[in-house]
Amino acid sequence: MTIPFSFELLATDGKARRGVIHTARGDVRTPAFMPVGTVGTVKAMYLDQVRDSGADIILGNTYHLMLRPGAERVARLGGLHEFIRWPHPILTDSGGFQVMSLAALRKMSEDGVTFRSHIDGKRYEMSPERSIEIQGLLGSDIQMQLDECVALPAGDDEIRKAMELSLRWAERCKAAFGDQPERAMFGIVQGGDNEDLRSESAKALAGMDLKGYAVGGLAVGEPQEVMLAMLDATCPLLPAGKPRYLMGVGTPQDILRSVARGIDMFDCVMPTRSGRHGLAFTRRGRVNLKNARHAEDHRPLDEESTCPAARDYSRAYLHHLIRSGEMLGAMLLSWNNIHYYQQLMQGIRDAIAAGNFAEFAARTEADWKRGDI
Ligand code: PRF
Repeated sequence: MTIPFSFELLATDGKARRGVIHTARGDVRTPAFMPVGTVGTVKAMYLDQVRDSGADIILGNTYHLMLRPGAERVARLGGLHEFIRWPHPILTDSGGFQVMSLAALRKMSEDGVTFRSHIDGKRYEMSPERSIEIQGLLGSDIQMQLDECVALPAGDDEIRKAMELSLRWAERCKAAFGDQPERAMFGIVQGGDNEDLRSESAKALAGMDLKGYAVGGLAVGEPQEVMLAMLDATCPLLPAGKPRYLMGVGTPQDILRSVARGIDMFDCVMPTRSGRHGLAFTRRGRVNLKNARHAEDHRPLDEESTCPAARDYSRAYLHHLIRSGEMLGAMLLSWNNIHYYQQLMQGIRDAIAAGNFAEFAARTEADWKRGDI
C-alpha cells in the first residue's frame, strides 16, 4: 500500500506552524524550503548535496520540461524522479507563470495559454487539463493548478479578471486531476495587492476542498509590506489542516516574516541564482564575494558552518573563482546558500516546536544586521 498524501499539523506558535506533509515518496518537514530544479537539475549542485543540506522536496517546472526533453519522453524514461535520480518528493509548477515570464508571443484565453518556445520558437498550447496531464507524465507528488499571475502594479480590473480565470482553471484542474490519493493538486490564490480580491479568491478555493493551497501573484514588484499585508488577509481564510505554499519567495527575511503569518512552504531561485553571481548568504547577512575587499581574506564564510563550502574555503579563493567566472565558484556558493537556507528552515522548525519562534526570528534578523563576521 502506498502512503496517501496528507498534512499533519504538529505545533503552532502564534500564527507560525510546524508540520509534516506525508507523501508516498517520504515526509516533508514544514516550514519547508524547496530548492528550484527548473530543468531537472538544481543548478551547479549534485542532488546528493541538496539532500544532505536538509531538503526534503525540490521543485521542477512544467514549462521547461515540456519543451525539453518533453513530458512524454520523461514518462518513457521512467518519470522525473527516476530520470534525475531524486527518489524523494517533487513539486511541479504548472507552467503559466513561466510562460508569461519566458515564452514569446504568448496569448491567454479562457481555454489556456498559447505561446512560442523560448528555445526554438515552436508553437505550444497549454490548457489547464494539459498542464495536469504533463505534471502526471512527469509524476510529481505535488502538482499546481494552471493560473494567471499579474505583475504589479496593475489595475483592479486586470487583477480581478486574472483571479476569476484562475478560479475557473482551479475547477478544471481539480477535475482533470481526479482522485489520486498518493498525490496532491494545490490551488493558487491570486488577487494582486487587493485584499478584497485576495479574500474572494481564498474563500472560493477553500470551498473546493483541495489538498493544499498556494499564494501566488506576490513578490512580483510590490514592496514587502504589501506582500505581508496580503498574507495577513489570506492565510486566516485558508483551512488550518492543509499546507500553505508561498510561491517564488524569497529572501531569508521574507521567509521568516511569512512563516510568522502562517506559511508552510517556499521555493525560490535566490540561493542558487545569487550564488552563481557571487552572493553568499550567511548567519551574518549577505556577502558579495565579487568585492575587492575579499581578495586577500584567509577566513572562510563561516568557520562554524557544517557545510564544507562555508567552512573550508577562504574568501580569497571564492573571490578569485567568482572573478574568474569559474564553475567551481558557482558550485561552492550555491552549496553554501542552499545549506544556509536549509539551516534557517531547521532553526525555524525547532523554534516553533519549542514555542520561541518570535525570539528566534528577532535574534536571526538582528544577527543579519550586525553584519559580516
Ligand atoms: N503562479 C505560479 N507560479 C509562480 C507564481 C504564481 O503566481 C509566482 C509568483 N511569485 C512564482 N511562481 N503558478
